[in-house]
Amino acid sequence: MLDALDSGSVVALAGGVGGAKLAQGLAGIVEGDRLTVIVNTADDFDLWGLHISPDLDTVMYTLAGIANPVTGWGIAGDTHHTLAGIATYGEDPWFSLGDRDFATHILRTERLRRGDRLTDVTGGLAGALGVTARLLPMTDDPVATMIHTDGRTLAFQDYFVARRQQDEVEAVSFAGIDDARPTAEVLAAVVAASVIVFCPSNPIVSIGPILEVAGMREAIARSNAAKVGVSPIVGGKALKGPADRMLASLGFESSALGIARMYRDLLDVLVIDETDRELAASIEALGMRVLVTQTVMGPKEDRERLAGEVLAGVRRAGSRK
Ligand code: FO1
Repeated sequence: MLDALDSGSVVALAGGVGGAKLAQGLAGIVEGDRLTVIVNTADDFDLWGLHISPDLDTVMYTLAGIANPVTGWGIAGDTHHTLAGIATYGEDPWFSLGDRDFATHILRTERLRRGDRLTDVTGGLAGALGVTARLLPMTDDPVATMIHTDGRTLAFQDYFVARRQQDEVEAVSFAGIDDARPTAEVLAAVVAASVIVFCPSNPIVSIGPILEVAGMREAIARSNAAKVGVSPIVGGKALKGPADRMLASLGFESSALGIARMYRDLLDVLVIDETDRELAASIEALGMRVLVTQTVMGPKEDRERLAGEVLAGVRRAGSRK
């Protein structure tokens, strides 16, 4: 455990599968009461009367050690009888929900309807699955990522799952973001953090919404924590998902240098892959330190190895403050 090396607390900002992997690595080396994972909820949506929080669930299942190892989302070995039943009634089963996964959505929806906050509902579900790290939604308020493409606007999961990310993204907006507030738990975690880790998640639709919640970017910038990011782009490509094409179509460079430019006002250290070693000098010229290592994560031990290197690297570099 990190305790032997550092007694401070760690906050990780995460979206879906890539973020969940590093969060699991951190959870393996930081004691549960010292690790908070703040998760994007702008992918959340309602389907068949249920409230689905894909990124929260991906992180929760991964930390609980039950995530589907092939997809990275959903539960390992889950069956799909309920989805098949839904299809029998003529509904399009476009979003693949497993039977055990349905249980999560049913209880989340039930608890939200009786007035519980998403923060408390998430804590209850994660605790029941044995997750010891603190899992926090970025806000309890509704926020929805909208993808603007070719003269029309798509809800995020319509773009991502139903249309398989085939559309060129011309703009991204977050409906509800102006009225969304960070929770007291999120703000307290940021203030108390000695390290803030920007997980290798899509900077536009995963980390982007977290930073857009009123006051979050400022709270992170003001925090005395050392801030370290892991580039989700390796060799110009996203490891998973459409981040590379999205960056390019929105006018950003799809490279570790592009990621550094997007986070330049926030990060002290950027961790990049060995493949991108030649970008290190240009990134350091932006005013942050660079740690070069193997960032493509395999199984749990590998995630812990990267998490350990990230925390050791940021401790060496320290905060700019
Ligand atoms: N992603 C897919 O590409 N296809 C699916 O059918 C799908 C179902 C799904 C169910 C539950 C869940 O928690 C996540 C699921 N995802 C699926 C992943 C999800 O759409 C994306 O990972 C995120 O929204 C982007 O981070």
